[in-house]
Amino acid sequence: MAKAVQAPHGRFKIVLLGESSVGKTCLLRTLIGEEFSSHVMSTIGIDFKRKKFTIGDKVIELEIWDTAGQEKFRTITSFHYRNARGIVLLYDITNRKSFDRMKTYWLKSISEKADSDVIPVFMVGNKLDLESQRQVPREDGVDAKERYGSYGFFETSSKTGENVQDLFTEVASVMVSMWKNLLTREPDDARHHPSAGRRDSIKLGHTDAAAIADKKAGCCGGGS
Ligand SMILES: Nc1nc2c(ncn2[C@@H]2O[C@H](COP(=O)(O)OP(=O)(O)OP(=O)(O)O)[C@@H](O)[C@H]2O)c(=O)[nH]1
Ligand SMILES: [Mg+2]
Repeated sequence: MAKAVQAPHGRFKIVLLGESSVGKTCLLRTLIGEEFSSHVMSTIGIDFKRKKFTIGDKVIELEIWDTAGQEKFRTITSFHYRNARGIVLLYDITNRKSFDRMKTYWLKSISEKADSDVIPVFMVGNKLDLESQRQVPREDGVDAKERYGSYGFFETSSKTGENVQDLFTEVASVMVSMWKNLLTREPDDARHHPSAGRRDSIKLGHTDAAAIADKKAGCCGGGS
């Protein structure tokens, strides 16, 4: 007989943010076990994936929202800060500008639109496999983490998978310790889903059909 899937003790909405091309979509795809591709369409809508983690005696599910980094989608992206229990903020270690924008735009935007005193932010330098093209020293990431009071700092590679599981396990672990009051004693059902009643994905603009076709053709477009 098939083993019953364990219901989680809690579900938490996590939002991936950062400049376009830093690798948000690929990071999420790698986390859920999909193959890496270097041919990826820039995200034009918002979509999420769910993954369970066991932390101590609790099973929790992260609902991870992949946002569009392009400037024209900033307003809609900022809507998704709402209800987030954690934010994973990416830059690309081979692109200094993406790191500078993380500090000058994204952290400011988070502090204006999310409850940043309460919502933990995890900083991530992605594309660790491209060490020879590195423009942001690891120490600069560590400094930024300290300076901005971020909950964690990781360097990851969506291509090799390095540190990807560790990053999200740490996020899950912080969720359990920070939001204890939201966990149920027994495994829960969908009634207490933090985004119950919300739509699973929101598509933007008239290029949706092309994006969906592209997603079906390859990796990393954000579809399911
Ligand atoms: N070498 C390498 N390339 C990566 C990595 N992560 C992503 N890429 C590549 O970087 C490009 C952008 O990746 P995406 O995941 O689409 O970036 P994004 O942040 O989702 O971009 P938007 O959807 O526009 O916000 C693609 O060509 C990916 O193949 C990585 O860890 N290593
Ligand atoms: Mg994307």
